[in-house]
Amino acid sequence: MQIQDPMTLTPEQIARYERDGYLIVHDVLSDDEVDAFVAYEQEPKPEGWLDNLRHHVDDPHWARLARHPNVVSIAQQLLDGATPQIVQTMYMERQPAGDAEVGDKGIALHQDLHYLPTEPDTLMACWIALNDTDAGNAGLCVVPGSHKDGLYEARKNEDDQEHDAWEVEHLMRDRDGNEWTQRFFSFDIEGLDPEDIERLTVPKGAGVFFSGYTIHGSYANRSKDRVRRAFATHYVAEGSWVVRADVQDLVPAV
Ligand SMILES: O=C(O)CCC(=O)C(=O)O
Repeated sequence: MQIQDPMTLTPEQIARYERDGYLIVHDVLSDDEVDAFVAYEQEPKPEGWLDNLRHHVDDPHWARLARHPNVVSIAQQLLDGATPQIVQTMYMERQPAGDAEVGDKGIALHQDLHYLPTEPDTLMACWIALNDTDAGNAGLCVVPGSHKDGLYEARKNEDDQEHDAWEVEHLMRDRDGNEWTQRFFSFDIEGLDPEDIERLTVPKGAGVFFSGYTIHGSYANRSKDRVRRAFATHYVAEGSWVVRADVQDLVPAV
């Protein structure tokens, strides 16, 4: 499907994505677009609002970011021209430490295919910084090149100052309609060399595109007063099957 005014990647950018498993693209959202979304999210919201992964279906503010022409055209180029289908959307705010030692915790290092198995494995994400983010305020971390090694072993992380630990059960459904439940927990990939973990600096409005195999996560916000805000959309290529039933109803991004 044709996207109006698409943002076009250079062959070098596509090669970098293929080599590293992630790509930072500046200015996918304008300051005004970011500010409008953040202002909307500051308005009072019902209990459990951020637990819902499907606001892109019926909330125009969320749909606008998940279906943004810049984001979708880049996702489409990275999916070899397939039309991206939206799986889920998340808004993640990490509060600073203030007078405490640490602020909000991050998400232990994982591959998204741990949480969202898909067939085939076309899962990818666009994580957009909604303010300036870096190692000091729970910025996104990645392990460059980790997308080339398939799915890593992961265990439930230890609850510590950096990461929350949790467990949840999901209904799963295959293409033939067979159903079962599967336990998920806060996955943590064991044995990573800290030197391989890159702490990204991503300015407001930039997007980090990464594959479902790319190891990524974040650490606690240890800044005194710098909140970290990000919006992430997970896509698959048209024709892919998402096995988790709660996010199986895909929304075409175009
Ligand atoms: O923003 C973070 O802290 C981690 C985000 C993440 O894991 C994701 O978008 O899949």
